[in-house]
Amino acid sequence: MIIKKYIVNNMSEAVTRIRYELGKDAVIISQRKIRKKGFTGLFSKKVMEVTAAVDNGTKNDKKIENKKNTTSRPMEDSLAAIKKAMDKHSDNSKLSVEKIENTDITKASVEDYNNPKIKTEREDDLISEMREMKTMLSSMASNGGNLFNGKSELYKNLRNYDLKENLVEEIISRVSLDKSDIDESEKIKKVLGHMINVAEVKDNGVMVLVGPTGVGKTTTIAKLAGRFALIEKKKVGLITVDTYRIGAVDQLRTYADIMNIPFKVVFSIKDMEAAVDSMKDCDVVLVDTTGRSSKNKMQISELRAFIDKTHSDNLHLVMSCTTKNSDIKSIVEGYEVLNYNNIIITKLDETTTYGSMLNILNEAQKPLSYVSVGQNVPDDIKRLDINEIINLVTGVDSIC
Ligand SMILES: Nc1nc2c(ncn2[C@@H]2O[C@H](COP(=O)(O)OP(=O)(O)OP(=O)(O)O)[C@@H](O)[C@H]2O)c(=O)[nH]1
Ligand SMILES: [Mg+2]
Repeated sequence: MIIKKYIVNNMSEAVTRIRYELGKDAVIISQRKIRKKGFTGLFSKKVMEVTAAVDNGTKNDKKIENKKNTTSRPMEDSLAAIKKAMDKHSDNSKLSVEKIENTDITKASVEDYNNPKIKTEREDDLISEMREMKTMLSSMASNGGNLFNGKSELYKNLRNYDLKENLVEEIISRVSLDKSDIDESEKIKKVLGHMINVAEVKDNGVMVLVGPTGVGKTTTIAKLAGRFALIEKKKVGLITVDTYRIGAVDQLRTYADIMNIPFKVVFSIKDMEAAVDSMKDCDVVLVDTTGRSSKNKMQISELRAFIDKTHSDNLHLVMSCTTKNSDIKSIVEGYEVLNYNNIIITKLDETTTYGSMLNILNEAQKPLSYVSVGQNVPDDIKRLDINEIINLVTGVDSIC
């Protein structure tokens, strides 16, 4: 049996060559269009690969030169012989002649990659797989990686309120533990409610404000002084240890003058006790301090020495709700040494999301005493209850 492949330009060329080389008994067992191998790749000319076979009457394959010895046999015999030979020669011994004729892909070789039909099929498969993946990804994204299927709006939006990621996770896990019948959004509010503490107002004795630079300590002191003196008709005294920033003393003195309340500047630690003493007859004494970086331990220690002399147990850490989430922790930790009792959050009017309020309160684990909502003295200061805080944090309410 002789089997031979011919790469030709067309079938008539194939027939001529097969007749000449294999004789008139040769049969064509497969034909297909291919591209010529080589550098030109996809752009090379299409040619035909024709496989022909002839039984030369021996058990072993003979060389083509033996073609003259081939004897004429009926077509049926030839086909049976070809089938047997193909079974033996085929890479896949199970393949029959018919299979080889009909499924050229089973004999895929390197040049098959240049076969436009196969190539197109593969590209189509790839494109449809990519489409499927794209649809899958976009549907996952639109429902939060399937996490949010059937979830409430509040749950879906938790990540949009500027809450710290660990806080969102904590809320989600606490909500999942709540097996009561109430709505999921109610469960979330319940969890938030447990995370928020509101301070009892202590509007007598010595009240000290500390915090980073520029957060609004002095303005808040002026607002509180106005509130206590003008609205609550209390006797108020003002002390400042803010001797560091040029103009800082004048800022508070101006407010004290307008409200007609006593005002003292403390220059050294030993002066503090005397200053507080001198205001013994006041219902409330408000102490303003220099803004310090929470990273500067020396400055914080110096501040502590001043505060210790006030003997106050009403110390408020003032933080702006515009503080970066990543900075909240270091500020809270930096001021921890002062043992502050409450938190005041300022500049609520400067933001549209209030998640940072919860981030601050949760980090500090201290109750909220006041919020500042603008620059106007004395009006822009408020006390908020837990529901009002939840409504701000969850975007139900806003400060205009
Ligand atoms: N928008 C807005 N601005 C505020 C608020 N509170 C204070 N400010 C402004 O923030 C700026 C700084 O306020 P100060 O009261 O001087 O801040 P401070 O913490 O005393 O600053 P230092 O003494 O330098 O540490 C001022 O321009 C205030 O008017 C607020 O609630 N909202
Ligand atoms: Mg100040």
